[in-house]
Amino acid sequence: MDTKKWTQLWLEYHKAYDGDGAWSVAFEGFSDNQVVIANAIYEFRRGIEALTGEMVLESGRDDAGKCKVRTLTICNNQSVPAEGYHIEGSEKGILVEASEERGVLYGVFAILRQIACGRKSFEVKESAAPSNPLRMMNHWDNMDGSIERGYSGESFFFEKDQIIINDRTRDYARFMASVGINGVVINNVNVKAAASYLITDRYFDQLARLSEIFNDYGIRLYLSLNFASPIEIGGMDTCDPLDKEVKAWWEGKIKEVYERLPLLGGFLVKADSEGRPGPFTYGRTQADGANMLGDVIKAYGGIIIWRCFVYNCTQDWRDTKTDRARAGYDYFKDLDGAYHDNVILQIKNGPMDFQIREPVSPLLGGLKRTNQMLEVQIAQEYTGHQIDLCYLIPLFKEVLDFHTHCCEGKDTVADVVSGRTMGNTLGGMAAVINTGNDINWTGDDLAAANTYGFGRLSYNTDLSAEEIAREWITMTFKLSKKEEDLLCSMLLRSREIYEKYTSPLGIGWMVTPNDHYGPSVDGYEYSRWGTYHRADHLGIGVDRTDKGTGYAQQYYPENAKLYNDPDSCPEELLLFFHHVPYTRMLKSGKTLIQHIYDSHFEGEEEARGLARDWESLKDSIPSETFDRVKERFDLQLNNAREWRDQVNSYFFRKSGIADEKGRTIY
Ligand code: GCV
Repeated sequence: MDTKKWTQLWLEYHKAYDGDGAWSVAFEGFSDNQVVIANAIYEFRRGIEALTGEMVLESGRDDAGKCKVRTLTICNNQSVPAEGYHIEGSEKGILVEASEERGVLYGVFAILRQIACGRKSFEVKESAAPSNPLRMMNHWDNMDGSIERGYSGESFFFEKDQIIINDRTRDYARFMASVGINGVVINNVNVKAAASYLITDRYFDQLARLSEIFNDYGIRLYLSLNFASPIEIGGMDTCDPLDKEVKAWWEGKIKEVYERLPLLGGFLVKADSEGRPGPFTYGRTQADGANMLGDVIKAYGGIIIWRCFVYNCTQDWRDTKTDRARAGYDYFKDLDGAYHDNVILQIKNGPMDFQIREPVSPLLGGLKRTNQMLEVQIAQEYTGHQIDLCYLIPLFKEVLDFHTHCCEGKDTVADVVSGRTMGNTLGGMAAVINTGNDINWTGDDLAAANTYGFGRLSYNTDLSAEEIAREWITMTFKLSKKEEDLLCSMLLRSREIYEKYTSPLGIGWMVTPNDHYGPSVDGYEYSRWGTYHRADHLGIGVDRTDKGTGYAQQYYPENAKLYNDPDSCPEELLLFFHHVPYTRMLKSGKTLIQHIYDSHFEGEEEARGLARDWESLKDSIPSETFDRVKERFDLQLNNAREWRDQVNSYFFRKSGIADEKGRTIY
């Protein structure tokens, strides 16, 4: 395989130390006839040879005597939790214990990670079990090869309405397994055109092959489903979920699908959202739609993941009562408990749409008797298009650590989606992925920290953003400790910097319509999307208190109270919840308007700092990678400058209040 065609991301495996022996592999209760185990050994061989120079001996070959032979012992231990592992190194070798195949695979990747990060083989040690049952990547790939909100080239799954399967497919599965991903939705939630036919004979053979490649790395294949399939591919005139003939059509269809794709995990559904069809068209509820599909797929062990991104996208900006932020809770909360066991509601982290700063969706934990899954976005739609550096793991940590107050203890979002709160077994985390067929997979090489990070965090929500960043850096690059520290600090600073030069204090948007890169302060202000900042000559912000849209009251009392009062509202969310005058004094002792000016000047300056820091790593980063990233920093600087100037000028002109420091504002 010509690996030059694409990078190996964090599985590049630079030399960690010079080994002094070789390896053999022994089994207790597992065997290499099991394909996931065989892949685990393939990974061990590939990794250990690159990391230490130590070969893995073919089985039956006895080279003992020529050199020291250590043994990788793969042992079935039923007391290890599902998908978990126990690894322990000694002078004799390394023991991997797991109760099923995926645990072995994850254990082997953990061994390689620990060695890559500085341990010797005899020092390897960890017991782990996944925090979340489901750890999924959602691709928004279209079958013509384009990717909705893709910033890394075209799809590597689809081209010209065909499914692509090649060496890259396997590498993709390897990368995902190495960070603990166990489910992948390959097609866009907006299911149109050829994608509607993924559940027909046209694509079954290729999908079956793909599902096997995934399965061999412990990953389930999922598909996004067109709710209107009975009409679009079934020739019916309705897709009413309570219509008997519609249900019968689905029964036949799902039976056919599972006969051909027995490894399919289930379906992801975007219904009644942004023009997509759904149960509302027939006066039915979201639960009616999700449960009908759930009931049909149940016999095959499949699940339905139903998205909660349902809102009115034909709003009038003059209407100050309708609030898009309220929509998810308003549509789904009353149906809590009505969803069947194999249905999961997938909820975006915030109530709007993946902005750089939003409160946590009140639906997470607001639901108390429903399987829930957290959806985040590592495709940088609103966070810099994988041009601007934006390491998102700190944002995801904030969401996971958020106390919903849904119960005493066990009330964080991490508790809710992992199943700890309700004691349920279906739930987890999904990310809209940031990959494409670019040579480096993620456009910006540094954006791979988010791909790696999401996987690691979804497997272990206790890891810190810094720990994850350090692992990714060490596995990807070969840097001195000082350089690693610098790159780590760049990643950790990046989200706040991006936030500083874009929209202030949680208000969001202000982006160029449609493409969502670059500033346009009023770009979404007078449009139909429900995305308003409500700036006038006196102040800015949306009143979402009990005197405004009432959104703050969707939280449990502790949070509702906190957000409702501008004095207790966390300042970074002030404008999300309150309309306040430019002259309002902030905790920093600055007025709001001065904060807007200062943060934009600082953000632009700090972005320049990031670019300078990258420049200082020039001699230690492979030149192709260095240049690719440098180009992106050049673009980021233009972007930051434009944001700074447009935002500052807009508010200067609106408010008529000058910058105290007399800097250039247009
Ligand atoms: C896939 C936002 C994006 C859309 C996306 C949608 C969704 O509106 O801009 O591209 O559609 O979210 O999450 O369904």
